[in-house]
Amino acid sequence: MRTRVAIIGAGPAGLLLALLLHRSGVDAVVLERRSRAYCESRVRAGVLEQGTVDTLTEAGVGDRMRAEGHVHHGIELRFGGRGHRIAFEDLVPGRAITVYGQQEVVKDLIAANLEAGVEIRFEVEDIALHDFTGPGDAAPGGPAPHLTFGTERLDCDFIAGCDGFHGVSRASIPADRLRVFEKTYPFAWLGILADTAPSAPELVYAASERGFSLHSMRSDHVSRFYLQVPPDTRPEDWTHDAIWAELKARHETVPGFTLTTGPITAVDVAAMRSFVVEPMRFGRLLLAGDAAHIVPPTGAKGLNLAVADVRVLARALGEYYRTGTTAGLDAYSATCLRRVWRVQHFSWWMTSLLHAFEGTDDYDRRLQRAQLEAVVGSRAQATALAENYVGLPYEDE
Ligand code: RFL
Ligand code: PHB
Repeated sequence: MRTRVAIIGAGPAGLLLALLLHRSGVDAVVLERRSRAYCESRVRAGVLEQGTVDTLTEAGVGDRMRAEGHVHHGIELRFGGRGHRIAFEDLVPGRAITVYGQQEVVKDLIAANLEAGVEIRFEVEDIALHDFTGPGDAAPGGPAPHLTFGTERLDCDFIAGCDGFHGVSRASIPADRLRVFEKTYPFAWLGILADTAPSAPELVYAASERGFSLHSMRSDHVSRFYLQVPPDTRPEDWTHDAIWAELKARHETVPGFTLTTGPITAVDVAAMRSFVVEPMRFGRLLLAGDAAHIVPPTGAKGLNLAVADVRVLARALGEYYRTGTTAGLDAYSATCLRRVWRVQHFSWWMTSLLHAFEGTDDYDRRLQRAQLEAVVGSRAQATALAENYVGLPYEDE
């Protein structure tokens, strides 16, 4: 089997890349370890930046998102017994976020790829990468990369490593050729999906001495919550009653606010980690999305950053096949990393701002409160938060 771009991973990054390449006439094959049903049901992100929405719309997968997603023009920061709205319509006019589940994005992307005739192979085990190291440039004449899986072989010009944090792509690069930057946090998030109407019209980021909690949503009748928990927590450690009690304790801190409870349909635990690998390209292997970088979910940025990488990569590959220039591919890593590090900073900052850090002293707690007060009290600081939250402009805009 032969294709131009072999894409490993059918998450948002791999699927969007395949679709954008198809739209510019570059053929690609997607290889995914899991089943289609598994990929379509994995509950993860929920907040799409304006640029992500625009990119998905341009790729032709905007219809259901526009019909079923909810556009939000603000978020609430809740602390010290008060709620403070960060008003996007005032601070960053014309920019907003859309609340639409990642698994819905994945469903839309899978359907659009298949409809366009893009080959997606699910349940492909034991992929190995070969001969991708090359001379470091994309010029013809280098060794030909290929993938093997089972008894099959896929020859290609480029490999796109879109296989997430635990994938095989990054792990195939010699460790001494990569620089890793990493931070782990002393807590995790317990994620809760409940069949109950949201209790607030917009997302609520609640900081309390009991720990951080987030109230998000998926639709008019499905709510999504997160609780800061110790890092070794397992979902079964929490009864549903205990979850509701803790959510109430962390959210019912402002006058008149009552959290509506209901049946909990899923509970999961997400580790909190910041991670970047440099460079994002090694010969003819290009990493995109979580395969190259991870952010803690506090800023709602992981999926959005994956989309930003893929935009750059699709354009660079499209240019290469149209004109033969390798300029975009040569600049790929540096271009992506500029945004990656800004988003790393924002996600780390939001995490530090809102979580309870065990062992911190009274002085640190007062500093954290001063920072929160400054964000909601200063237009300049609130604008900085809003600009990052709705998404920084792309470099090509
Ligand atoms: P994915 O989604 O992990 O997809 C990678 C795919 O590769 C497959 N794979 C392999 N396939 C073949 N061979 C192998 N050896 C393979 N190894 C892995 C996997 O099965 C999978 O299908 O990475 P991608 O495409 O880079 O997308 C990244 C996003 O999924 C991730 O950044 C976000 O979910 C992060 N995130 C959020 N991002 C946002 O932008 N907004 C949010 O509100 C938000 N909330 C979240 C989040 C992540 C969370 N968790 C669970 C970590 C909330 C949570 C709780
Ligand atoms: C979500 O709805 O899953 C969500 C929203 C905001 C975040 C993280 C996750 O910061």
